Amino acid sequence: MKTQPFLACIVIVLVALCASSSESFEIQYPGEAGFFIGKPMIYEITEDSNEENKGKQGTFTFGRDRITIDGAEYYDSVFESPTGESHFYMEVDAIRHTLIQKGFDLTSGKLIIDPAIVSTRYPLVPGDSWSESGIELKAENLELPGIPIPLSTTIRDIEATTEVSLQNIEVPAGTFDTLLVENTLSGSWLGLNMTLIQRTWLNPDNVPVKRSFVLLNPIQSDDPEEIPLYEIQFLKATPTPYDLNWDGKVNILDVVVVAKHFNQRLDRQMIPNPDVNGDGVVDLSDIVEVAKHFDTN
Ligand SMILES: [Ca+2]
Ligand SMILES: [Ca+2]
Repeated sequence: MKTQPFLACIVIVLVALCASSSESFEIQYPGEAGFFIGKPMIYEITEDSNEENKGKQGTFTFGRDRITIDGAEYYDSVFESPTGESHFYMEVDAIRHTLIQKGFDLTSGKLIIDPAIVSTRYPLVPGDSWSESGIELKAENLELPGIPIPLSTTIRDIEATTEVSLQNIEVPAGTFDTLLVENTLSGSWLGLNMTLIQRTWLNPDNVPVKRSFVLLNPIQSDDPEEIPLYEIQFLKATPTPYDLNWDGKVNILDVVVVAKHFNQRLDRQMIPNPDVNGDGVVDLSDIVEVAKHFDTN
């Protein structure tokens, strides 16, 4: 019978630990380098308006190039799928610690947001929210399910709202604690409700482990169904798990990444993951493992 108070104590401690860890889970502004600019990441395409892409792999690169839109510069971030490229125009505001979004160029058409919206605001904290109003959406040849002709028009008085929440999700790369950042753009066009929702699940390393983009069915006014335009889930950072600095080669620089976490016990999967043998601790055996895979050329 003495075990009961003992068990109760354990439960209380565990609950306290869980509560404190969820409260402390926030993502700090990682600096511009923390957006992994120019480093390709590999995703599985789980939803796509083009059926051909479903179940296939694609590569997302934040800021492959720079692009000027409406007189300002943005990172042209690219998702390459088997059937073509989608572009996301985003800029890191190093002063305000925000990520702003100017628009998208999906294979089904283009949307420019004017002015650009704050898509992510650091530090990211569960429960945070913000909104902007008076936004214009300029659609070019945008094909939307339920609408018979491609849209080329400007939709005014759009409201942009963002909500941040805590979510534990499973993707092909593993299970991750994430902050879900949900950007909703809503307005009306010719009497129809136009609502687009962009969801980004960020892990503590500021890596999007899942992204999706849906349209709420404009024909249904009450409880409209979500029509997925795309959804991608994190598969791996690089073709080989030993290329920890994402430069396409395995060499001493990757050992340096492991060394930075030497003797650390990891309670989660980091991206990139210095615990290459996955035993939960970063030690000499991980260094040996990386060294075994040094490129021979
Ligand atoms: Ca490397
Ligand atoms: Ca290890």
